[in-house]
Amino acid sequence: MSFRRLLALSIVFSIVAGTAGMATAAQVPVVVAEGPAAPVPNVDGTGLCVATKVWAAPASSLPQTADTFASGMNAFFAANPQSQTMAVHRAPFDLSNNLNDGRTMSYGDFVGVACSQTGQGGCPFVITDPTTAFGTRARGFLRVTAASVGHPIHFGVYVDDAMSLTVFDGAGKAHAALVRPPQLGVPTWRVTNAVTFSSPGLYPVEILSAQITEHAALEISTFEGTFTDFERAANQAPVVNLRSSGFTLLDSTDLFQSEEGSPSFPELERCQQCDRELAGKPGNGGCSAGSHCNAAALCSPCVTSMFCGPSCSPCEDGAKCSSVDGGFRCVAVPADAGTDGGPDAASPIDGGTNVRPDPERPDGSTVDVLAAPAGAGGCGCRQARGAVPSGGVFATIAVALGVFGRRCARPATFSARRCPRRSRR
Ligand SMILES: [Ca+2]
Ligand SMILES: [Ca+2]
Repeated sequence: MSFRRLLALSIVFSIVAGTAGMATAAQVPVVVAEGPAAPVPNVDGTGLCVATKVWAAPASSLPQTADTFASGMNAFFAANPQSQTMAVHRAPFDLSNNLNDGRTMSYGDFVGVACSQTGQGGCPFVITDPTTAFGTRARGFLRVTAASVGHPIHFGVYVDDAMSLTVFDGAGKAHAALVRPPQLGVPTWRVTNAVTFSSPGLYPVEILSAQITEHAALEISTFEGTFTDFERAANQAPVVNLRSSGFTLLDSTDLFQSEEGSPSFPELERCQQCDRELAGKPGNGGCSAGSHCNAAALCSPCVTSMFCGPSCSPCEDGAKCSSVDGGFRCVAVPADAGTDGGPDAASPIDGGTNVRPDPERPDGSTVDVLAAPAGAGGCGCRQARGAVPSGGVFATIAVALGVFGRRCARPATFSARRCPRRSRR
């Protein structure tokens, strides 16, 4: 087939598909009435866990309806899961392959904002060549503070080619916040939809995307205020730039990897997704010893009374999950320890205090985990940071919490909690 004929066919498809796109059912506003999976932690998050996998089958086999997109992409990730990469995305949620072929659809509405040292379009996808089709799956918890409940939060996406955003409540029920399946001839979209939460806390989220060819982009942003939601091809009038409309990118500080607010692993870039069927179930759930498959379907350390120690078993008879000799196990609370025996050693959100036994000092000294020296802030676009000091899992979590408890450089959409405002000099 000649190039000219291909081009003509492409234009016809674009017109037909574009027309169909205008008839696409609008996104249905979501109300999450059930409570969260966990309370709001008193530290900032480190970002979502993003898996990336090459789509080797023909693009025509991608799931192409709103009803099948998320389930189809999840089935794709479940098949031969070893062939995917996973890493924590520790920057604003703006992914791009930074393709500029005279057109810059890959840049989206947020240009020069995230990871600008590596490209104007945004943080690089793991795959940036414009001819490899691939899928991504981002998982974790979204922080919804008290200031953000009871009114619509508008979620906005700029995407090339397709995506979905699912929010889970504390009972594990899935709510389709955004679904934009691939559409022949219309690769680039803006879609917004309103989600109203009834309670503050951490809500599991899952963002799936598919890139077919040429430009690749995935921006997730939010806006709280009056806004008329829409779904349109990116170049279809009226073009509403989300950044200009007041939307701000989801920030890694509002995105967590565990109910406790702590990272999945001592290495802050490292993460592991697990089988959602096993999410929140007792035992290791396919994760390594000492970890379990949590409510966001991510492996995270078993450091609470519900999931404690190498086998991630619940503590019985009021025992607390405590750090002992660099590991965690259930420890009986002495009868004279007071009414509640204090919070779990590694569950700083449980007790509302940040003071913990210092694992580096066996003399009974304590350490304030939020007063640990602050680490380097900033974008953190996948570059490995310095190794976290040794001292066991507890010390690692404590240091990590200390580092991220201090990351308050930019406002976060959902954060009512802020670091104390520094006086200007
Ligand atoms: Ca961008
Ligand atoms: Ca594309």
